[in-house]
Amino acid sequence: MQFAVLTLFPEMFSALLGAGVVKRAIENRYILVEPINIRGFAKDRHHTVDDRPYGGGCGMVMKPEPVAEGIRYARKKHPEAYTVLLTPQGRLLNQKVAQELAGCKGLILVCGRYEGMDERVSEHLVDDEISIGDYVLTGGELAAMVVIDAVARLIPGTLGCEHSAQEDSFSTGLLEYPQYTRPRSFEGVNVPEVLLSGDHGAIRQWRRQASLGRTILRRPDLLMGQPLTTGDIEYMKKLQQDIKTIIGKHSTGS
Ligand code: 6GU
Repeated sequence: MQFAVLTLFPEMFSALLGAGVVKRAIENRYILVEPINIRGFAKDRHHTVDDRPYGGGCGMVMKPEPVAEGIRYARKKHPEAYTVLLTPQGRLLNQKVAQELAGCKGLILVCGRYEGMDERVSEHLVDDEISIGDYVLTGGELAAMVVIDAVARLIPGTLGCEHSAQEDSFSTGLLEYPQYTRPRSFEGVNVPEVLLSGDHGAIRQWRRQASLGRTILRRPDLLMGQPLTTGDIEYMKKLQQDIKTIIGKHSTGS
């Protein structure tokens, strides 16, 4: 997968490209990330990339021409790529969107800065607009890095262990179960006995139930429209019964 990133701050991307899974994925040619400076497409002597907003107001707006030129340049190099503008006005990134993007034949990521981007860019020059959450960043660069990271790890080969991406949180639709490593006892807290038992069936069941319990408590919204097994339902009924018993004891006892 090739990522072309149009940005006014290409140097920001060295943090993502210089370490960890993404660095290794680039070294092993699973992905290629090319930050492209939008300023390089500004035609005037001062390489102007922003201007005052029509209608007044504070802040600056990114001029459409350099961005448009940059997108054309990237499209010529990657004719089949999907062009995405990173903006708080975009649709929210989640694992499903990341999977969708991982299926593209290349991505051109356009990062906005200043108070915003001229609307004609979002309207006519990009295929999609994506936001990484309901908060405001000073620019699209961190969001683009989040997209690259989330998509890169879905490209076969990047994670080393092929199963990791399928089994992790949000691919099973549930939060991840707790993980432990040595020592068996740490600051007085022991690793759950079942994980030391070697009983793979029991371990699988414990993990599934831990995932379910966590998801119910922390992110019940994730369970809506989620395929649940009869075993899952039975476990949840048992939890429900336990909760009822506890509530019952409290209301009769006090
Ligand atoms: Cl994509 N850009 C900016 N500036 N802020 C954001 C965002 C994007 N996603 C969440 N907040």
